[in-house]
Amino acid sequence: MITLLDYGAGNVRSVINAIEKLGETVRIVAAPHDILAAERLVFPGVGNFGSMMRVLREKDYVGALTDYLAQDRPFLGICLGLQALFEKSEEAPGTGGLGIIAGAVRRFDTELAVPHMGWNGIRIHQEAEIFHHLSGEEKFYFVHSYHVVPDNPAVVLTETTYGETFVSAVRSGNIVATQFHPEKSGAAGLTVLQNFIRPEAGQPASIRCGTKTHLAKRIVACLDVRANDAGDLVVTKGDRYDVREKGEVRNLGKPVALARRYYEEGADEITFLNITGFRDFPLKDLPMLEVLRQSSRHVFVPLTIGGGIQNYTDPSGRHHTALEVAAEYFRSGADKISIGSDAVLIVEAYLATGKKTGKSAIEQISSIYGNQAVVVSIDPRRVYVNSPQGYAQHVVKTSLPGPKGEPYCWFQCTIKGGREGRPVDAVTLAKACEKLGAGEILLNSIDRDGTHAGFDIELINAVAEAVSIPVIASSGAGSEAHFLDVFTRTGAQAALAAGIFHRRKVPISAVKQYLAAEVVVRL
Ligand code: 1PR
Repeated sequence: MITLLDYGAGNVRSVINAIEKLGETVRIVAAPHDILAAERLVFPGVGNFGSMMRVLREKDYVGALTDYLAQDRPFLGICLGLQALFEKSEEAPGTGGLGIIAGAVRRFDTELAVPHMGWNGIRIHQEAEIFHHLSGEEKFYFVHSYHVVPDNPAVVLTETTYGETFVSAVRSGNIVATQFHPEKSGAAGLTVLQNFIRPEAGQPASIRCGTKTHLAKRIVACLDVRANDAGDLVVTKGDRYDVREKGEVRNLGKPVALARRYYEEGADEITFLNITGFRDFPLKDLPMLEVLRQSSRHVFVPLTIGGGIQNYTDPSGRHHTALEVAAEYFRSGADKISIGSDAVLIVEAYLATGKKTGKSAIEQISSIYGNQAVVVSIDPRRVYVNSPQGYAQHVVKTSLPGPKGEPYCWFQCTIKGGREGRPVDAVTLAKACEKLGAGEILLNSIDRDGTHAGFDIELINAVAEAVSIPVIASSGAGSEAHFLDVFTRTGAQAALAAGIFHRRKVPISAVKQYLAAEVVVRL
């Protein structure tokens, strides 16, 4: 029996699913004495250091947790569950941590995109049971903007490089804690969890300090989901966002089965977009929640869900906030939520006043669940113009002139699945969303969607150069070479595709093998 400390923020469902997949039962802490009664305790922290410590104090868990740790009993901390062990964090000045390990938590000081998000390696400094049966060359999933800085180097278990080299796991007796998420790190992560759950003698992973690790470029499989005319939830695929062929919604498979297939084929992340979510209230759309619940039982890489994340008044007059909608998705197994249409309206209001209200979906969800949990999905379309003069929008010179030979264009944001164009452009939108608290940009292109003509490099460069958060390039992938193109010619950290994977035109493994000679990928 594993005891799990859930303080109610973010996705702990995937930790439970991973432990259950390994054949162990999970008991969730409901009161402080459950902590002291634990045989083995897992603490997966998510969100913000300050709100985590506040909730731990409100629930009266701090004393029991400190006692448990002081007795050196088996403990696995994950992400914020690692940071909680330290004395303080720059994320919440003035808020004390548990102080079990001397040192502090600091924000990344790097030119690179923050959060550090994706698959990176570890360099193991000491032999540890949790790395048995691993080579030490595996990559693990990280998502964080802060990292621990212990005073005593003897507690360092692993280090990882992201601009600077930081401590990515610590160990002190039976207390082990990792900055990476084993429950989201595929087979390697499940091995780490298995080693914690049932420690047994095994081949230790090799100790390799000193050398640098590298963040991999991510390959994301995207499933556009909607009900077809018969009312069945299907994965569909648009051609420039038109998902109908001969009047029928294209049906390319079942969401849960496809997600599982992509996980097994090596996808680094999976994104579900409920493409009619803008017009239906998603909490009524229980099948989408069920898709997440079922997928997260078998898929141990990050899951993102988008579509319909906005404030909503239901037909009975009851108001639901975007935060409530997001919370339901996180509880069902999502690691990140993606906001599309509402982000455009939020930014328009923000640009009109220049003031943050703290009330928008982006601000509210990121303040509770952390910036890394909030993706903004942009659906831009090119608008060609003859000159950059006289436009408030971000205009770029294009090597692909418009229909009348126009040498410039701007990238118009749309809402409602491309049905309505808005005045704001994609670059301005991305910058504003970063200021409001978004942690990642999913950058689609209506012009390229489903065309297999390659990614829109000009669009991706314009946005990636304007923000410091990670950008996922999306739309247009038609071959392995298109992925190489986007990773070598733009600053995108991830590339997303749908059609070529659904139609088995190019398998995910072939994309990664092709990239491996020139780009760091997780093989
Ligand atoms: O506006 O917050 O309700 O969110 C709706 C979400 O659904 C948005 O993220 C929006 O991008 C998406 N969406 C809405 N309508 C469509 C459509 O296709 N008619 N999907 C749609 C479009 C594009 C990608 C696609 C890539 C890669 N999303 O999801 O997977 O273009 O395709 P490819 O590799 O085949 O070229 P809200």
